[in-house]
Amino acid sequence: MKTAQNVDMVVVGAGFAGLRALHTLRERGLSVAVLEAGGGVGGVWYWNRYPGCRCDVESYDYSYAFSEALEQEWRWSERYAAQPEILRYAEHVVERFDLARDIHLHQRVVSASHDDGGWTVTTESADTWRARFVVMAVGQLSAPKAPDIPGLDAFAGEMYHGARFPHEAVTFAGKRVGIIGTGSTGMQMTPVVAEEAGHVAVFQRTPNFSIPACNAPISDDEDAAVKATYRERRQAAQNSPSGLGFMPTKQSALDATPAEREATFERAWTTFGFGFTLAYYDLILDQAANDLAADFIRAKIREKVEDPLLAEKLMPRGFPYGTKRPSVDCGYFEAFNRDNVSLVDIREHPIVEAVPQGIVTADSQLHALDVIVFATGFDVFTGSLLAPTITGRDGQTLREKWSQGPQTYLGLGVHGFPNLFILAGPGSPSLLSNVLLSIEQHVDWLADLLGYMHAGRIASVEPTLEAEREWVAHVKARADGTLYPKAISYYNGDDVPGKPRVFMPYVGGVRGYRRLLEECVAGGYAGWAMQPTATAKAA
Ligand code: N01
Repeated sequence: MKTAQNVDMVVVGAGFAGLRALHTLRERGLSVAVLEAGGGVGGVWYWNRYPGCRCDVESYDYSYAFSEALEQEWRWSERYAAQPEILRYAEHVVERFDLARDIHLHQRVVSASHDDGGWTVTTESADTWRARFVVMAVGQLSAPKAPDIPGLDAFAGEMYHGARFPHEAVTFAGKRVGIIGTGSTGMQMTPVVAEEAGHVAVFQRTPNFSIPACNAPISDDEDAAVKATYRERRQAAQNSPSGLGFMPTKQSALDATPAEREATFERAWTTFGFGFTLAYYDLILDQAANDLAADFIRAKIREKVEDPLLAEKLMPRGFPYGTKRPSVDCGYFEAFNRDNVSLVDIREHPIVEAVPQGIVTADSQLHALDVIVFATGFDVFTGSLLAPTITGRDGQTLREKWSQGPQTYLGLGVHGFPNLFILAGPGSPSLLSNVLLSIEQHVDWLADLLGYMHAGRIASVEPTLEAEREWVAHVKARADGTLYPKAISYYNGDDVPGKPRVFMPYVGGVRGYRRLLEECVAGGYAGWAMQPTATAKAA
């Protein structure tokens, strides 16, 4: 058996959350080991290398705010950076802040067990770490899923998953490519693959809403203008509901005249991207208001797609706009005007099986393919948190504890799992926000908590059961006041059969959530039970 390495804290994951945690908590004097399953840093930006992969939060906002020098010196090339550029940024941060010495690559964590002395964390290669604290920085979109299509093993062509794309270039030239899935990944990939492929067949089960990215290169003048007022931009982001800097229009969409509404939607369409939901404050609260936005977007799809029947098939219906994660695309609908792109409606004719030549659908059609790309998403929010066996006090596992859905206090801690913290996971704004901002909010809060524990000679901390129950009820009550529960979506746990149907992120917005974190601190870390150290007990 290998000797355990001792540190104050193990951070699981070297994505944006893990890197920020390492930098900040190491600066506060802790010894930290970051354990990363991949062969490099960057998390989702390391794994998701599919053609067209880019961020749908603007580059200036999807970047760390903790270092003014970093934000002034890093030069983003596009309004929405593509995956290679974001990965370079993560690697730059590692180098600039000398993080690599505490990052252990190819170390997939398989278990974390608590005992009276702290945590034992074990990896696939049987390396172990002993630590007082464990921070789960595993991301929300890190456990990919591929459909269980009968006969896939017999398929004679190439197969890829968007979230596990090869590091070497994949060539589609002249090939018949089938893309399965029309979430953000499928929508981003389709127009780019279509540029090169012989033919692209898009297998669509549920049409989704998408807002155009209106991506563009950033000029030197624009860059200088943003950097001159970057602090104000950060503050606006922190004080906005989704961390994107937009405030919703205070007026109801229902109170605006048709002309006013058209103008507001049009402005949001070309400038807000993912923030289109905030064009009016009630789009996610009121079905009638939402219908107006959904009609506007469907009319846009009708304008973009030349074939009216095809446009109909591409139009999302039956769920409110925004309640199933909308995409931000660069020419997805327009791609269907190309001769080499076709739609396979697998809601109408589901996939039956794969055969050596391609995919057969229920109408007995063989869709001949050289390449299948799965853009079928992830076991979102809980997949990556429950992949390792995490065992808390009294031998209870996190999987057992969460059998009816995630139970957390503030999304940050779990009763029965002392000194274990989750960054930007379920029960916090997470994927409903600019997740980078939410990550930094969590790390800063955690750093202050650890300072408080040090000053107060506190050995361990965990949420009280009562605080956790109240928080879980609050997260549900807030979601129930919106249209979110109406959609079949990963927000509700509908992404994996058998997963409990629970709305997982916190809809209260990053600003509202921050106030709750501040109240918790002002109340002496209300809701957290603290155990003194042995010396503090003896004193
Ligand atoms: O995954 P998804 P994604 N047979 O779950 C379909 C972020 N992201 O990888 O809707 C056939 O959204 C499924 O159909 P249905 C972003 O947060 C960000 O695209 O379940 N089809 C759906 O169409 C995003 O929301 C960026 O009926 C199957 C698709 O696959 C999240 O990642 C870029 C199927 C899955 O869509 C996930 O996006 C990319 C099956 N068995 C992603 N199973 C940025 O720009 C699933 N589908 C930052």
